[in-house]
Amino acid sequence: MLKNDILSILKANKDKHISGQELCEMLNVSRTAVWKYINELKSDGYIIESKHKSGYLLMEEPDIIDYMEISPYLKTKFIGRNYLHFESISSTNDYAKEIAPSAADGTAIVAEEQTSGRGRMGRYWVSNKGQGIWMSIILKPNLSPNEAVKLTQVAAVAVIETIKEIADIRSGIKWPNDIVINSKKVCGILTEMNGEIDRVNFIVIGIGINVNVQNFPEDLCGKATSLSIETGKILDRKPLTASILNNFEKYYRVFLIDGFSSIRNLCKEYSLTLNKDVKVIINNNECIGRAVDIDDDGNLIVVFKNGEKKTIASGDVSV
Ligand code: BT5
Repeated sequence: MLKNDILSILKANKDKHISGQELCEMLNVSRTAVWKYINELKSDGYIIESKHKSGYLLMEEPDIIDYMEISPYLKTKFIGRNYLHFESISSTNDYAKEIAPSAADGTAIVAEEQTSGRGRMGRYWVSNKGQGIWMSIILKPNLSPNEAVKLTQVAAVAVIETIKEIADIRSGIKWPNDIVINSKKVCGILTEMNGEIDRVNFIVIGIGINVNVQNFPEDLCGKATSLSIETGKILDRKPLTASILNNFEKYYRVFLIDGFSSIRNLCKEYSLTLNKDVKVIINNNECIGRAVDIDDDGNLIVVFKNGEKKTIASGDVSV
């Protein structure tokens, strides 16, 4: 895409002006085309100085996580290579499910803001404009439906590794889908599947990470945090977004090729739930037991006070 090419040249030449003529020659296009794409970039939020005789200089880039901005950091083969970016959307998971039947495996849908971000079981997900990464990944693996739940754990490991790599902080997994720092939730994962009894049609992995959120609604105070609150810095969402996709592809491939065992080991290592007393809701009753293991299917194994051992496949577990 020409607009992309012009942007790449401007990014690579931040110390000097590039003339319209030079751009025309490098890209083999007309002056009018260059002028048109420079104007489009300006309306996308790029501040570009245009100086008579010397040319164009990129002064400032917008804080957006579209493909042009994240692709320099993206190392994947297929995850996020088809990348749809929205200024505002109701929910990236809802949109992903809508387009999934005809979308490519690995398609990522990313929004600056969600107006109806969702958690599990109809719960809400606060997704303020430009302050987080609100993303869904469409997958079309050759798996049986009962294996889909393991992908929540694959995503959790990818997020933990990303937080370590980019923000240099340790986070942990509150089974099955919360990523937590200092006992507060920084990220939630929502895995949804469409399939038949023995076959997955598609899976959507929704990942919401609070990056530069500074204030949460009252009901989340003390329960939610952001990478910015934890590090005391404003983080660049661009390498962070790409790193999630990079790490997700890395661990997804490990899972598809070698099976779940090494992901399971990492989940156990990062788990904040194991070897703790947990409250589990079973048939509307609250039961207290001890989380003793994560099994080969990604389920939590809980031993209750009466010695009974139960396999918890999903639902709410609080430490
Ligand atoms: C989750 O559900 O944690 C899954 C969240 C998934 C969000 C992503 S964003 C991209 C994609 N598109 C969507 O529409 N969703 C996915 P659950 O375990 O049910 O937790 C929901 C609960 O977390 C809420 O009831 C609140 O208590 C709390 N919560 C809501 N927003 C939060 C936030 N931004 N940070 C931390 N906690 C939050």
